[in-house]
Amino acid sequence: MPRFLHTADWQIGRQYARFEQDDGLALAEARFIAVETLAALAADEQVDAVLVAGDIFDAQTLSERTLHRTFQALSAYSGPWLMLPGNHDAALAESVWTRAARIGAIPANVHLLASPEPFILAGISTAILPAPLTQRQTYQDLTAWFDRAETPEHCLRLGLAHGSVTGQLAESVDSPNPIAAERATSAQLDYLALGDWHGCKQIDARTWYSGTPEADRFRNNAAGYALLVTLDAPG
Ligand SMILES: [Mn+2]
Repeated sequence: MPRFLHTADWQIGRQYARFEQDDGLALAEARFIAVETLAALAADEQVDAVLVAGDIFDAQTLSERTLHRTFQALSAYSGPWLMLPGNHDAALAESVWTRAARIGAIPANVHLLASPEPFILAGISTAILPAPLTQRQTYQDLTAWFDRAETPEHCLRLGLAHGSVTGQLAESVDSPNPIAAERATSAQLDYLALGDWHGCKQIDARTWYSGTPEADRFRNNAAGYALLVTLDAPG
């Protein structure tokens, strides 16, 4: 049975201007340690892939040192990391991702899903449908194409998206970027892995936000989680 680790919103490189400098450095370091913990968890649990549902990076302009350090933090898990550009790290023509690629920071087992097309993990008969952000904000539902996406027969269908499920979240969301609440059903998804909401939150039987692995400015909303997802079979 395929198993996945679902995480999101690492926001690496975040500035902590409200804190004393030493405290800010400690908080930044804690983000890397959280990613190392996720990699160790993925290895221990022998998952088939890690899904990172956007906002891996907090900004487009991070230092080369921070980019290298982020990808080095993945090293305990050598399986596939499927990463989605979110609003903070959108796949612009020139982005944090193109810079990371240019300096050779991205390991071969990291797959940036920057195009809205199925990504097939043939070994576990799984199709990943990504909804990457190519700009910081959009008012279109980028998951709409999932409904008509063709995937190989007998493959699991997983969606990966970053934004706000319409009508389900508080007003203080991170970005508009709407996602239809019934998408998992209308697109016949076995699981829809979401990012952007900074707490662990279930939307329906097959749709979840993992939330951030680290505590954040949003209060009382279940930060500090990642989700282990096991799927029996398609449908
Ligand atoms: Mn976001």
